[in-house]
Amino acid sequence: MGKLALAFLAFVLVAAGGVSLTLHHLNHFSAVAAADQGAGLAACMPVVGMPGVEDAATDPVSGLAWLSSLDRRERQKMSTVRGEIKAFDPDNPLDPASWRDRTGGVPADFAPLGIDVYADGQTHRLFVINAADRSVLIYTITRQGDLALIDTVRDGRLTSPNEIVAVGPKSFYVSNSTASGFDSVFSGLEFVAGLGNGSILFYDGNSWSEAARGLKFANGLAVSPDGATLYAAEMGGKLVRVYDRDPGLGTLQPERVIRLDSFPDNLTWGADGKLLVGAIPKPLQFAAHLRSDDEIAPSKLVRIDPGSGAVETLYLDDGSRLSGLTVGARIGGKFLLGSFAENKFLLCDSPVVTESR
Ligand SMILES: [Ca+2]
Repeated sequence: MGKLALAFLAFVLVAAGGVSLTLHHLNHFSAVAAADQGAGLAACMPVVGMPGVEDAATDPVSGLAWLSSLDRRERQKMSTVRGEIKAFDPDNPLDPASWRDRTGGVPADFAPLGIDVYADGQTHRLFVINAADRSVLIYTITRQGDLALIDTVRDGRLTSPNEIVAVGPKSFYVSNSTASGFDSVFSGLEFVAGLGNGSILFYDGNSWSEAARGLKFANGLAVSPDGATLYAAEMGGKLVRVYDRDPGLGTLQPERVIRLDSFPDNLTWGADGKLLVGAIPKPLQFAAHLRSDDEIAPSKLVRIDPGSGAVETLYLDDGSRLSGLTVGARIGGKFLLGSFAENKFLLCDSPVVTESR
């Protein structure tokens, strides 16, 4: 969401009818436990100086974590601010190699959002959403661990690309959060009103198709290891949609939904075959946090068992440790917690269950 949209979101809340219902939907009246009430939080180490790690992807070949990093507040003020992609080694966080931009400065106008690794034994690639020009970048990962851009893919329907999941050397799904685009005043309205005009687009290596539509702010994506199921975070609906996937055609059929009590962002796979879901408990506080780093916003990481649909909370923070968490990723034996606008991420030994339902 752009600044304008976030400001408009607050305006809409006041102006719209059914304000109390909307505020209830946005969890405005629910409390979030203070950070020091979660015993597991002590096991987290902040890694400071890497801004806006909105997404992270574990590399199954190198064991490193790919990080999508951008000073997102500065970028809103100055469009020349450029993002970076890092390959972070959790065992050597101070190694300069963990802090180097791997893109070689390509492309120059770069605002990375969702990322995903593809590796099949022959090809080793990183797929990146570039919000700067609403494109999908495909990089080859070199033997030295750097990124060489080999393709840039666009489509007119990509008005607000958010998260990507690769399913082949050149094929992928991308979530388009809202048809009117992040910077439109209407995106805030759409989020609050719960209008469903987000979609999931599929690119088969040659052409685009719309695999799913009608999502309320489409966000995180994940495909099961057997390729037969796709999971999509429908942020505005506070749920994860489960689709049966045809691995040959790429088509999706709605199968069921898994409801959450907060607003899901990125999805990753844990080591245990469960989905890790970065979630925003309070979007109005999140919006305030995006405008100013003086404001904190709660963070949550939940784990979904895809078989039973059971949901458990792994990490809950009022925002004093990490505000606006968007992703939790398993990396080696650790968990990496990234956020949209903090100048740090957290590296945790093992989140401890603080509540479950
Ligand atoms: Ca996202």
